[in-house]
Amino acid sequence: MRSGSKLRSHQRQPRLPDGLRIYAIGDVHGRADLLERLFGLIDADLARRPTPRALHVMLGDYVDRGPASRAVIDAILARAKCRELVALKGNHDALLLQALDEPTSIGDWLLMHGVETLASYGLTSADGAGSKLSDLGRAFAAALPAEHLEFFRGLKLSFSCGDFFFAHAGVRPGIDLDRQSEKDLLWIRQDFLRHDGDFGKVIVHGHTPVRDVERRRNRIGIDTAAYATGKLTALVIEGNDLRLIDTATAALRAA
Ligand SMILES: [Mn+2]
Repeated sequence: MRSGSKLRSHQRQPRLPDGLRIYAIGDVHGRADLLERLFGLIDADLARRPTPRALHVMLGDYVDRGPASRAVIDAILARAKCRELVALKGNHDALLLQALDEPTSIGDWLLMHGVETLASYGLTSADGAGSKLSDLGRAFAAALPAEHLEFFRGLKLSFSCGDFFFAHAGVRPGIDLDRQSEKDLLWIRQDFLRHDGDFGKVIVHGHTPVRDVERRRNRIGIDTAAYATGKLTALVIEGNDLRLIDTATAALRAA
């Protein structure tokens, strides 16, 4: 009896509640062009396969590296007006918030490619030149539209639905999913990636770039390094079915 139920639970595939489809979207990093293209592919998917309820779950790291961080936030805000959307916080988004709260800390962010984000908001390092980095931080706070500030402040650390748990970087093994620290959810790497055991749910994450989506029994990594490769990926989950939509494969098909 006991082994029978164990067998059943072992064979049971992770799934979402019926009637819900999730589009989980990996690290955008300033590539508004790819995000708009992916939204278009998702719209086409929704037209082809209607569903009672579709939810976008964005895995964070909207800013830095790529050239158009400001336009990425505009695109997400516009999307949230017509589609149900949950936006999670990435470590780069957290550094941006830290620079706003503590202008002297902006140096940490600049080392992580924050300069591209500042440029997208119309600032250059000349805005802090001849004075202190903290002046650049204050100039950024002044340049950031109120609705963008509200967006960054409203980012969530994780999202859980059915047998799936979504977070930017991953989770720390051995700690309940509802007791994870912000630091681990946004920054963790090898302690999470190397763990073979069960986390309680399948963790859908970005943060660590992979050439192709990394699908393991206990986690799915979907950061396909869009800013460098041109491949921005959405993982589509419906029931126990998993599909992928990405900007590079779609471009190949169109060529
Ligand atoms: Mn990251």
